[in-house]
Parts: sequence; C-alpha cells; structure tokens
Amino acid sequence: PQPIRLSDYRPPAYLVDDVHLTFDLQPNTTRVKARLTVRRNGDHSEPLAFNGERLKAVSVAIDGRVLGDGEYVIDAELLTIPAPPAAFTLETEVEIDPENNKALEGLYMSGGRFCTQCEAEGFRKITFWPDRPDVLSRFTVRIEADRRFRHLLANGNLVETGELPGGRHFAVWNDPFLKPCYLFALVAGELDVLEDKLVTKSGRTVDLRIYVDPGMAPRAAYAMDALKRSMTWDEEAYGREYDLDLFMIVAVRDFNFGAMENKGLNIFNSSLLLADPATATDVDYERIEAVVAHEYFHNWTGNRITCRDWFQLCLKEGLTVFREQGFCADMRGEAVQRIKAVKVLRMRQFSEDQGPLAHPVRPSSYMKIDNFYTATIYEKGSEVIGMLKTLIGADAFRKGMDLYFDRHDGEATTVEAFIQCFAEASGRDLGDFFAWYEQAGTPRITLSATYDEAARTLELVLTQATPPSNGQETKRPLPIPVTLGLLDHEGRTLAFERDGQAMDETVIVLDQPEVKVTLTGVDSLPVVSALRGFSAPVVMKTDAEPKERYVQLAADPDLFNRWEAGQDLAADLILSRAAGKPNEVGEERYAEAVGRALNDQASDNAFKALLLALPAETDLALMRSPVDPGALHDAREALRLRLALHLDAELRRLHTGLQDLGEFSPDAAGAGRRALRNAALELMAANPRNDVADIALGHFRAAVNMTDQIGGLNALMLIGGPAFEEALADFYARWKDEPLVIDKWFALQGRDPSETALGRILGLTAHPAFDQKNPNRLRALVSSFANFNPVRFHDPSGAGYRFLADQIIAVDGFNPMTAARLVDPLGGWRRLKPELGALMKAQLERIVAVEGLSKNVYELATRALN
Ligand code: HT7
Ligand code: ZN
Repeated sequence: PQPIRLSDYRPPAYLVDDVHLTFDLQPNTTRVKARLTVRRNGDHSEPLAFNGERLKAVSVAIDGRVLGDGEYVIDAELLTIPAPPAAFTLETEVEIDPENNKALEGLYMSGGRFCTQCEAEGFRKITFWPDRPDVLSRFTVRIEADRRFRHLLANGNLVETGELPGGRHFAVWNDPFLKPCYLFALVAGELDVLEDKLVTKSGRTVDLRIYVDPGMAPRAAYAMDALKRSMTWDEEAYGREYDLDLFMIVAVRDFNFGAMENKGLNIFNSSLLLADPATATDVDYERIEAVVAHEYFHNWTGNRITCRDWFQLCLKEGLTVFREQGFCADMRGEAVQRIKAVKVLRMRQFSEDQGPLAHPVRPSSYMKIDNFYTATIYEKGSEVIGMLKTLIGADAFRKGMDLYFDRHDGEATTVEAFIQCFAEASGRDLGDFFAWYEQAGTPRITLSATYDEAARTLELVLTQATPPSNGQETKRPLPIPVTLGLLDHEGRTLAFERDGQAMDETVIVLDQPEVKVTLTGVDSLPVVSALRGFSAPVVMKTDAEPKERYVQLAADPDLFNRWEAGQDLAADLILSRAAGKPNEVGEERYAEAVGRALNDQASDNAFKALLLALPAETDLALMRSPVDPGALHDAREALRLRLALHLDAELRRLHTGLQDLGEFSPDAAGAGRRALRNAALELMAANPRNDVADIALGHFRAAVNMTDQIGGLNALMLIGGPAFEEALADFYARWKDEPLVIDKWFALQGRDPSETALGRILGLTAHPAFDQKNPNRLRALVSSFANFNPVRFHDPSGAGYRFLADQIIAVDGFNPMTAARLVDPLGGWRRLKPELGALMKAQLERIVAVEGLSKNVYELATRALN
C-alpha cells in the first residue's frame, strides 16, 4: 500500500453543493439513493472519481439519464466518470448490508438499531462521494423504515414525518449548515429519550434530547447536566453559542471510539454517556463530563470550522482537547485536572514518542488515517496550544481565537491559517513555533542553577535536545516556555527580579540549544520550582538535590510541582532499588514526607489521592532502558509496602474517616473524598497484616456505589486469596445483566498483577460474556491487560505477547480499526531487555505475515518493526 502525503494535497476536482439522500432501511438490504448537485472545481478536464467501498451499485445517472456500461467504471474503491459536464445532477443508487457490517464504520447495526460512523472515511461505505473533509455540502436526508424503528434521526432540523404503506414510516431532515460528509449521521430504532431545554445567551431556546436504550433515560441525567454546563461555558469562555434549535445525542453499545461530534446528532459509546451511582464510578462520571463537553465543543472547533485534509486533524482534535481541559479545570479544579492530564500525556503520548510509532502533531504522511487518532494528535496537540497561550498571553490568545472563528467560519482550513490568527492577534512572529507541529519526539531539557550569595544572583542555564525519531534524524530547537518560581528552604515564596522587574514567577523561553538567564535580588539560596503547571511537554532534568524536592513536596505553591516533586522522589527510589541499590533511608524519609503531606489541612482530598499513588510502572519504564518490567514491578511493590507500613495508622484513619455520609454526589468534592479513601485502601492492600483482607471485604460488601465496589474489589485483587475469588463471583452474579459493569469486571481482572493471574486472564476469552465483536468488551480485557498490567503482559514465556497478537489477528478479520488500536503495546520491543524484546518482535513478525491483513494493522505493525 502507498502512503498519502501532505505535500500531494490538491483541491477537490469536483464539489457537491447539495445532496438529497434517501435511505430505505432494511437490516441486510438497505437501499441508498443519492441526488447530488455537482460542480467542476476550476478549469480542468479530470475525470470524476468518487469514493465508494463495498457498495453494490444499482444505477448511476447524470441529469436524469441512466448511464450505460462504458460510461462509468466502478472498482473496489472508486466510481469513475471519464468526462462529466461542468455542472450536473448525479444520481446513484446502491445497496448495503448494515447487519453484517462488523467493522462499525459506515452504516451498521448496534443493539437492533441502525447507526452510522463516518469519521474519518466511513461515508464512502454508504454512498459514492468525494470523501474528503474539504468538500462541504448541504444535506437533506429522508429515512424510510419499518415502524418498529420508531425514532428516525439525522443531522439538522426535522422537516417532515409521515406514514408509508406496509407498516413503514419516514422522516425528512435538513441541515442548514455546510458540512463535510464525515459529520453525517443517521440513527433509527426504538429508543427512550431524556429531554431538556437551554436558553442561549442571545435568548434562543434549544431543545436537548439524549436517546438511550429503553429504560435507561434516568442514567442520561448526568450527561444532560454536563451538556448544559458545556453549552453555557462555551458562551462564557469563548463567546460561542449553539447554532441549531435542536441538539441530540444517541448512545450506542457497539462503537470503535469514545464518541462522535456529528452535526446536531452526536453519537456516543454508551460507556461515556450512561451513569448512575450504582453502576458508574467517579472516573466514569468525570470522563462523561469531559467527553460530552469535548463533542459539544467540536460544534465550533471541527464542525463550523473543519479540516482541509486529514493531516490537519490536530486543528480540530488538539484544539478541542484544549478547550475540554479548560472546561474540566473550571468544573473540578485546575491543579488536580492538570496533574491527571499530564499523567495521561506521559503514559500515552510520551511512550508513543519514544517508540517506533512516534509522529509529529501534524504528520506528513499516512496509510490509514484511522491510525492517527493518537495521543500525539490529541494530547500533545492540546499541549501545543497551551504553550501558545503561555507564550503570547491569555488576552492575545483569546483575540486570536476570536479572529480564527470570524475569519474561517464555514471553511475547511489548515494549521497554518490557525497559527496566523495568533501571530496577527499578538503581533508576534510565530514562525519558529510551527516546529512544534512538524517535529516528533519529546524534547529533553536540563536546568542548572548557580547561586551567588554575595551578588544575590541566580544564574540559570537551560538546554534542550530532541532525540531522533523515525524519519527525523536531526531536530531543530523549539520555543519551550518554562514557567519558573523560587522558594526559600523553608518553603516560602522567594521574590526576585528579572531585567529589573520584581516578580514571583516568570516564563523563560528556551528557544536555542542553550539559554542563560540571570535572576537578581534573590535574598537566599533558592529552591527552583521549574516547569510549573507542566508548562511544556518535555522531560526535564535538573541539578536539584532530594532535599530541595522535599521542600517542594511540602510547600510548593504550584500544586503541579508539589505533586511532581513527590513523583520524582519516588521514581528515583524505585529505579535505584530496581537497579539493585535500595536506599532504605531515603524510602523511610519519603514515607514520612508523604505522611506530612497527607496531614496538610489546606490541600484537598483529590490532590492527596494523587500524592498517595506512586508513579506507574509504565511511566518508570520510560525512564530507563533496557527495561526489566519484573524488576520495576518488584521495586515499586517494595516502596508500596514501605509506605503501607509507615503510614498504617494514617491510612486506617483516612479509610474510616472519609466514609460517604448522606447522599451520593458525583461532584469534585464527593469524588475526591472517595478517591482518597480508595487510594488509602489500595495502599493498605500492600500491608500483609491479616485484618487488611477483612477491611477490604467489608469495604466491598458495604459499598453503596460502584466507585467503592470497584475500590474494594481492586484491593481484594491486590491481596489475593479466597476473599477475592468470592467477591469476584458475587460481583459477576449481581451485575451479569449490566454490560457496562461487566466490562469493569473484565478490565479489573485484566489488570491483576498477581503471579497466578496470567492463566486466568488468557482463559477469560472463553468466558460466555466475552465478545470480540464488541469493542468495549474486547478492550476491557485485552487493552487493560496489555496497557495496564506490565508485569504479566511481559511474562518471560512470551505468552502475554502471543495472546495480544492472537487477538489482533482475529479482530482484524472483521474490525481492522479496533484491531489496529491494539498494536501499540507491541511497539516497545526495542527498549525491553533483549530476551523479552525478541519475543515481542516475533509476534509483530507473525502479525505482518498474516495473509489478507488490513491496511490498518499492516501500517502499524510494519512501523513498529522498523
Ligand atoms: N472526532 C471523533 C473521532 C472518532 C473516530 C475516528 C476514527 C474512527 C472512529 C471514530 N469515532 C470517533 C471523536 C472525537 O475526537 O471527538
Ligand atoms: Zn474530538
């Protein structure tokens, strides 16, 4: 297969201004009639070549005349018409089979309902079309179906409904906004609906509807609340108002991704929409709030202004993640949300950046665009915008956003056009900044500080280097904003001067291989608090000593750096132990410092819960190579044991004192309390004292919400033994009819690090409730195992790798997109200790050798091997 390159971009040869689609819905033989108003784009004589995949063509006509053989060609990918007129009506009719569409793109069936997923290139599985985001059209859609498909939904406004002979009915929808076909959506089926209204800032009333499985409407209440808060927030934070009179969301169980922002008709994976205290955890609530907001925010960043081509994907995704993170910070607290975002970034994006799948935020070539919905595009894409804001300031940033919305509304545009708005708004040349979009890899920066007591100066020397990545051997320096403040050794903020100006905090722009900055008026030997709020997506090394980290852990006013100091201390201790040099004095000192931080009355519970969690094994694995996952696991467990013993009384006190009294509330305060209580229990589980299993079992049995039930089950899993087996069986029996809860049951077992877990995990694919065809169920077991259970995944026998490869090969046969998303954990073979690396590589080779492998898996597996 040939890659597609950004440098080959050409405007579309033909545009479609209007389209009228008629769907005659039948599970196996749906007919789609399309009437397109087509216009040649520019002066050329190129043939018309519209995409079409797996379409059984019934007829093709131009201006009412049915074309005969020889007047058009249909192959596996295209409808070609050699010499069409300059402007004409193209009518096609095709037949498709939604029921047997297990790839879950195009039109398919989930839970007996019709639904669609068109991003990125699914529309070509519905009808012949120039399937690219820079063709913007006005859509009218008529849906005809049996009356048992009670709700017939599409984008925009409902303009007509009616009855048809033979127990059928119809609905006609019109979307007044121009849109690319990837935002097209259709849903048909029996659904319950939760309804509400929102009055926008200009006084328009918008009807809000969330469609769910019959009986599930009460579980959509939190999503509805999140939707209303998102709509109001976007008005306040960005001046963006919703533009249609109706906004709909539909939940489906079979979905390749989290959710989809189709214009006026978002489609959600039900796991990211449905919640009640009995079946959803606080993490679910938080995710629902974030994803509802994210998809809603796409209405402006993605839908009203879309991407010219798929290389510009970060234009809508990075920006929308950035907006989503701003919303979540306002809803749930800035510091805690920032720490969580950075944890995700490090776990997913930094590992991507260190492996063979590293790519720039704006890639320059791809084989399957579905493979580029990555942490780099989303999470690093958001970080890049955060840096832009730090560099030009909040006011210029907002002006730049306003300009972008004004200038590009209704267009399909580029990252260059986006950055240009900020250059104009700030009056700054942002030419160098663009390297953040073009260069893969995580920059390494160093910072060293020299204090001159007599002169009261602090000289800071910062350096940067970005390691080579596939296809980019040499790297340019990037403009890296390093937000920095000083503390004295008692933890008090230390003021200083920069260029004669007094301040508490400054942003140093590290835009050369080395930058020196001298701060003056520094009254005592300082502790440097650098990269505050994680002001850039880099790995920083400093010459600070552990005692300085302890000052930060106790008192840094930047809560991100307070947390980071604890993580750095813990990581050093774990890595020393894993290297055979345990520092027992240091471990004790660390445990004492964590104990003091837990007693700090000023900090909130959610923050303390984060402080209590040691760096993940996957994060630690990024810090050293070759990686020995078993040694890392044992060393981390040793520190957990030390903490559990040292903090025993404190953990018990937290566990008892933080019990939920009164009604469950999913808000930040309630979630923070439960997070800390469950984090305390998780740490207690490392303590071999006999009564801990009883406490965990009591916690599990007494739980009145899913957060505590999973917290109890998780602790029992870490302890192991008959109590765990009993609780696991009870949990299954109680929730067997709740698919979203049974997903949790699979996911928890996938994460089980105990020595005997591997056999059970591999055996779970034979469980009657396991279903490879449902991406949620598949990911619950397979992704949680491969991504969150390093010690068992990297079993010395290679059985974990073989298991993952088996799943990828099997799923690729019907759902290549989801199969490809499982490849990532096999990308790390080069960094592993050689005997493990060889076993992992062998599985990649086995995958690549499979006959008839999809482009999706082929692309990622070959890149992972190279
Ligand atoms: N924009 C949406 C991406 C998406 C997707 C991509 C590929 C295959 C299936 C998909 N479903 C949704 C989701 C988002 O980022 O908002
Ligand atoms: Zn998105």
